[in-house]
Amino acid sequence: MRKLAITSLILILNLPLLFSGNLLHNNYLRKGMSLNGRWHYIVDMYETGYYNYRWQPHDGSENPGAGAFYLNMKPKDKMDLVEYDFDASPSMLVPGDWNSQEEKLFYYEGTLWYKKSFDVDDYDNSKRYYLHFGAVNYRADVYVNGKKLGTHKGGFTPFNFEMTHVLRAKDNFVVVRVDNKRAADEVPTLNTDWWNYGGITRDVTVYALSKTFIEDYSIQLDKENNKLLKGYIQLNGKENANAKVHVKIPELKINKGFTSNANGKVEVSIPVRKLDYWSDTNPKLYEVNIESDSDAITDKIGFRQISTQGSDILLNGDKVFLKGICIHEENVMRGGRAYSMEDAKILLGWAKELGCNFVRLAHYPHNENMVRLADELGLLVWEENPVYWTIQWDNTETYKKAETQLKELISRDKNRASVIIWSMANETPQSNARFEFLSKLAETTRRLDDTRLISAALEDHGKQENPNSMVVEDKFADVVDVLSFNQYYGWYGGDIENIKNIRWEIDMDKPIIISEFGAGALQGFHADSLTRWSEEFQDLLYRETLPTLAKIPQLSGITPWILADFRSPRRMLIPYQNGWNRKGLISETGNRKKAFFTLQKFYSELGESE
Ligand code: GCB
Repeated sequence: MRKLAITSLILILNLPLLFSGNLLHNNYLRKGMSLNGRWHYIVDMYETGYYNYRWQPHDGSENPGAGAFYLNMKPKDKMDLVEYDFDASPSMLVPGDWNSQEEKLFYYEGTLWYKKSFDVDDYDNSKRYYLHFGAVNYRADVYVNGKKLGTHKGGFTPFNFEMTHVLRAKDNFVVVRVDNKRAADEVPTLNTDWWNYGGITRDVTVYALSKTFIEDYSIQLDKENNKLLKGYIQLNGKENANAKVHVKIPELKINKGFTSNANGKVEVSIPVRKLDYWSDTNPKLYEVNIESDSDAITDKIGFRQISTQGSDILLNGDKVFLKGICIHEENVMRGGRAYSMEDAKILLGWAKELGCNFVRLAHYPHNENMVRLADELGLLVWEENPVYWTIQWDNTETYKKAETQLKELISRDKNRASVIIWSMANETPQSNARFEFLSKLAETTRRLDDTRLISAALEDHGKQENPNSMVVEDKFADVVDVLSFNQYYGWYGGDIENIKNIRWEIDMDKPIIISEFGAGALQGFHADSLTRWSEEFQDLLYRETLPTLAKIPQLSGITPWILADFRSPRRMLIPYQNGWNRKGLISETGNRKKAFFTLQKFYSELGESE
């Protein structure tokens, strides 16, 4: 009994250490102090900085000893024994993956420690300080001034920790242990068809906030009433109850006051008379100001409705066809994970050039610049949780990891008009456990956000008695709003010359998106169109597939695989792949392949017939 009480006490005391707390919203437009730039790093293959020689974590001990890297020690004099020194170690850029910055780390999967020293601009001890990470792949243990702030898992979603209690005006140091080892029970799991870039891959920022601040908000057009803005505002701090909050939208002459409830929450409901609705052809964003007594933030929000009716997708009540493309978060020209607005401009610029009004951000949450820019460009967006291939469906811990990442994504992007679809998963093998897992994810998503559509990339297959008849037999198709599936007829099976004869037998009255099709081609390799890896083969596959797909009565969109070649450890054929998945329409040198122009033409002709 006594032991139990002590353990629970330790657990209670440790609580702030274990959880990253609520996510700060709208960091992008808040003024913060950036910690981007060069950070010193130490490669730690044997986890020497984390575990002592009895394999006990240093940060679980009261007397961690000089071996604990998070203490940021170094030999004090010529006799002192400390076996690391961040300041004498090399440095690399944050944000940025380590694989593309240091040749020796190209294939590295393991632990690497980062350290950055910093002073706080205009330090004010009446403020609350937060340390925010756009993403770290995969596990991050974060320490400031030798104290642990917490741990976060999940390589593509933001997290933050309050650090008021450990921060000072000058000579602070933040140490982050980053571990990108893949594991069977994580999300994603051991097997993916993309590069496992490690590191602090997105921005790191310090925010100085008032004692009670605006932590979160959602302001969206009601899904049924297009003359009503609805949502909530959440205040964080001791004085969050009964506080006055204003929502202002100057262009609409809206200035509405609210009072928060006992939990610091405000339910927002604002009738509007006239609105310029956000759409792919009119990406109108309104400046929205949210002001409390002690805090104020500004966002740019578009208002639109997205729904389905039978087999149609409706945007503001009008049928829309999704001319899309799949994208991985990679800047192939630089080599490495994409993270910046410049990277987003390249990727989404290419999508616009293709004639797209839709992008599928595969297979994990991309950086926030992508959706911010999509909002401005009028690109509709599919966002995806990294539940990819063979996850441990029976493992409740794995479920929690998947759900946490999905919640973090929804929390981050719930005010982005461009985002219309939350995808639960990609190409997952069927079983009851998987059905339960995905259905629970879908339920959670609907609870958190009922203004968007739910989908998942499922799979089709040919019927045994007639291989020209393709079907999707998957119980999860009943759960989703939009039936999406990947199909690779002509590449992974089926004869490219027979594509014209295949038909999909799907009698569901739901919109259909073909979430992938494609073929590999090495840009610059020309041969007859029946030679695999040639640009001509890829082009033929597009020429045959596009008109065949167009015959599916419920077809509401396509996102061919994929915008650009991307690095994959699974693609080693020399001389064609050389570590790259070659299904891109653009090569890693930025050159367009033949099929790029075929798809571009298809989209432009679709535009004319609309
Ligand atoms: C798929 C996967 C995608 C792969 C692609 C391929 O079905 O969803 O992640 O990269 O096929 O190229 O095989």
